Amino acid sequence: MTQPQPKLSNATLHQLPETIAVPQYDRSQLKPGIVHFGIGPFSRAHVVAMADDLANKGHMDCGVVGISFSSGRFRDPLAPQDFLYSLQEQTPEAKTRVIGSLLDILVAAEDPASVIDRMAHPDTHLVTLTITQKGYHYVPGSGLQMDSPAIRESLENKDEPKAAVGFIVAALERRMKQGLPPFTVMSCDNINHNGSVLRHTVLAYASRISKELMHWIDDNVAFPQTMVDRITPSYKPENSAKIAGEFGYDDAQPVLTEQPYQFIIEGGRAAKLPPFDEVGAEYVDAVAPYELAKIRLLNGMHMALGIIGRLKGYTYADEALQDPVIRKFMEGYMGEVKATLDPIEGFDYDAYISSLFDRVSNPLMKDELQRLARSGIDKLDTRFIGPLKDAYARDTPRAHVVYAVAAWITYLQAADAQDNPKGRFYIEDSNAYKQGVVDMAKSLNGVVAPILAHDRLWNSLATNPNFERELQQAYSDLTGGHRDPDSDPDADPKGPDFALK
Ligand code: CS2
Repeated sequence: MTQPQPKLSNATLHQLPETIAVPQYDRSQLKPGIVHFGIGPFSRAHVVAMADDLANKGHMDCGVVGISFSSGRFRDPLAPQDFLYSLQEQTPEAKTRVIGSLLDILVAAEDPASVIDRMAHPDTHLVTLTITQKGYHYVPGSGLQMDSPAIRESLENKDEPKAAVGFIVAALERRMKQGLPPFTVMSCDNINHNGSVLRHTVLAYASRISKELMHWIDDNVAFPQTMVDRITPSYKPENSAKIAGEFGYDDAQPVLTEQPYQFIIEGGRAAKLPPFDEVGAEYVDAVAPYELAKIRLLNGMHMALGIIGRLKGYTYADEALQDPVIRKFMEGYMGEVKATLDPIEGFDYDAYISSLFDRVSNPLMKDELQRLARSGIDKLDTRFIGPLKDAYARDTPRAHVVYAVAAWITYLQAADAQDNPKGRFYIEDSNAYKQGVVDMAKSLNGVVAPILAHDRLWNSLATNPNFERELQQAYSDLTGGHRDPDSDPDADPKGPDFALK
């Protein structure tokens, strides 16, 4: 009979193979100084790993308490293993370490008071976020969406907030009243000017509570800007099987990530952050040009590839990029996007683009196109609309980017009628459903004008007649061979036929 494999935990750490690096510090002495919202694999591949590096260097105030908003899907598997998890780089060497800096995970919807208590605790000095665009309830040009249900309900009952901003402000208010110093708040999300957006939303929200609080935050709280880059696929059971097969132990939540890693921070020193620059982060004077290049080139490429790859029936990013038609399309796309960006001294765009093709083609990553295309409605502005606005302003070629927007509309049309994870063509875009955009896309009768009339999607591009004409053309080209999977029960469940000309 085969022995059951040991389960990863404090008690079994010493049994792991020697090739696996384990925490070199006494976890029982690690103080929780960082609260992180959105404790999925992405954050566990960077900010939590950096906290582990800091603890290994003796900074014992960098333990992390993770927050999930609605469910225990990360806490429940991690709690029995004392919140330890493996982090493995997807290279042939498969460098693997166990991260010890995550101390606990709280689920905000279950116990919002504990989350605020943790944030208001004197030990907490930093709050970090990876909550994705939609978590900010922010629309470029119009700011914090006061009519968004999560914001409204948070303001109505500020001890039980629904949005991250509500927790941040509630905890800061308590600290102000108790005479405690504030914590620093650091967004690690792929949003242009993420620190400024976060600051704006926090101040706008606080102004609804009291002017005194708003001014206190304005005067005392630092919101550094960041650019964080590490492609990290979602968890799948194969990750656990891989660790078990290679190393003989059971980890219910290993994080498989790529080797390249970048964490750039503006305002790091002024914010009195833990010394992240000693563990791989770069402190720079201006993060914005890097952030824009990364969001438009890497994240834009991801979104276009996610949509087009799925429409063509592929599952993984590397697989889709092997399709010569898609590869050629993506090369054209990247060339157009590059022309929308200003030169950055010492930065070689062509080398960067070529490294992105290599990274996204890594066959070990098994990065799902579904992940890359998800929440498209929230990403549309930064990934496609921003570059297009600049392409029109500069009058540079843009056919591929327009095509990607047309493909996004086609993607919504191919989606199941309901936002259902078990659906035949699940697109994971709750806001697109809530805002009626899926239905709207499905009801287009060959003409894009009705969707262009949507007031929040296009950030003034909709009134550009060239855009309307070019989008209509791309959409007509694309939908020539369109097959609606809802109307044909025998249709390929992977999606409709899709021809890229
Ligand atoms: C992806 C990112 O889902 C997405 O928007 O493009 O999660 C991407 O993998 C990371 O930003 C890589 O740094």
